[in-house]
Amino acid sequence: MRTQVAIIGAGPSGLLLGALLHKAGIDNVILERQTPDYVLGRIRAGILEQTTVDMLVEAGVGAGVKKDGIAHHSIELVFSGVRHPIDVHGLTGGKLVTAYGQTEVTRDLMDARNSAGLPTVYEAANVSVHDFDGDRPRVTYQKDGQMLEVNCDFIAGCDGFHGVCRASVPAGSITEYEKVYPFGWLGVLADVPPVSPHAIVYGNSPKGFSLCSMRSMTRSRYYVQCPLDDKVEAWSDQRFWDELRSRIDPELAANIVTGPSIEKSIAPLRSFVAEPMRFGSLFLAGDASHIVPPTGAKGLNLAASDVKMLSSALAQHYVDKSPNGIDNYSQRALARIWKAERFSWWLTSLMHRFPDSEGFGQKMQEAELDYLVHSKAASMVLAENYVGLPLDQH
Ligand code: RFL
Ligand code: PHB
Repeated sequence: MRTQVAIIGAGPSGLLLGALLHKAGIDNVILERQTPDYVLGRIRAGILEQTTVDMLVEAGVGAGVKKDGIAHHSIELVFSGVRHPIDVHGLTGGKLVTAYGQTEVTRDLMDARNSAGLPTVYEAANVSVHDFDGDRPRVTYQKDGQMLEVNCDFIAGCDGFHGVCRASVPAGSITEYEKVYPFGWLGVLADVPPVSPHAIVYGNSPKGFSLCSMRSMTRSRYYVQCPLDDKVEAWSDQRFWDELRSRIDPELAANIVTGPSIEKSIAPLRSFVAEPMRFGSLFLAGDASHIVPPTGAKGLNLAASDVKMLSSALAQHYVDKSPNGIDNYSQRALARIWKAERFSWWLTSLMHRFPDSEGFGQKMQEAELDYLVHSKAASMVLAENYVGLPLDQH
């Protein structure tokens, strides 16, 4: 098989890149290790920045988010048992975020790709990338026991944190920065009305972090901070609801509608960046090149801004015959990524209980939270990062 861009991974990065390239008239093939149902079954992000919504519209897949996405004009911080609204909309001159799940984003992209008849190979085993140090890169894979090959001009590594693309780069050409946090998030999805349908609620309590979010007016997503070695089996639904109620303010706790969980999982928290994001004709995008802790909801949004930059870089190459886009891709993407890394790290540090955060560390958190909700300048810093920084900040 021959194509212009071989995309590895059919998560949000790979599918959105495929859609944007198709719009620009650039051929692409996606190779995905899993089945479509497996990809859709992973319950992950839920909050989209305006720039991400705009990209879905630009890629021709905005109908779902426009119809079912729920606008949030504010967030709330809960600490010392009291709720503090942050008017994100007012503080940013009218920007907002939209609640619309990663599963829905992925399904919309998959459906559009199927309708357009664009090639996606699911259950592609042993995907392997070759010769990306020259201008005739290749990808090999196995399907139904057969060894197959894709010849291409470029390879886009959209294959997530554990993918094959970053792992194929010679160790001396890549630098990795990492911070692992000493706790995880236990997440529950349940078909119950959200306790706070108009604002995402982030809680800091003596028992640890909590988060009240949603997927729709009838589906809620809640999280509590948990020890890294905790097991999902140790958390009955009742234990989860009791724990969540004990970490938020009494009024909110009294209003939580509980019900059976339809998904329950524990995710570790990590900050990670690999630099650079281009190696000859191989590019990395999304979780393949960086991870943020989910506090602040930046993971999926960063994946979207990476592929927006990569698709315009490739369009410059094919349409304008200019190398500038692909030469600048890594530097341009990393400038935005590091700022989102900083924001996610800061909000994580502010909202969680750390094993060693007694005494001085605890007092610093309390002072910062108090400052944040009473200073307009500090609230603005939170708000402008929460809605998402511009693609380029000069
Ligand atoms: P994905 O979604 O991981 O997709 C990568 C795809 O590549 C495939 N793949 C391969 N295909 C072929 N050959 C190989 N060798 C392959 N290796 C992997 C995989 O099967 C997969 O389909 O990366 P992408 O597209 O860059 O998208 C990034 C987002 O998924 C991610 O940033 C967010 O979901 C992060 N994240 C969250 N972000 C938020 O903003 N809010 C959240 O609440 C939130 N929760 C989460 C999360 C990430 C989690 N992970 C990674 C464990 C919760 C979890 C549990
Ligand atoms: C979610 O809805 O899953 C969600 C919302 C906000 C976050 C992280 C996750 O910061």
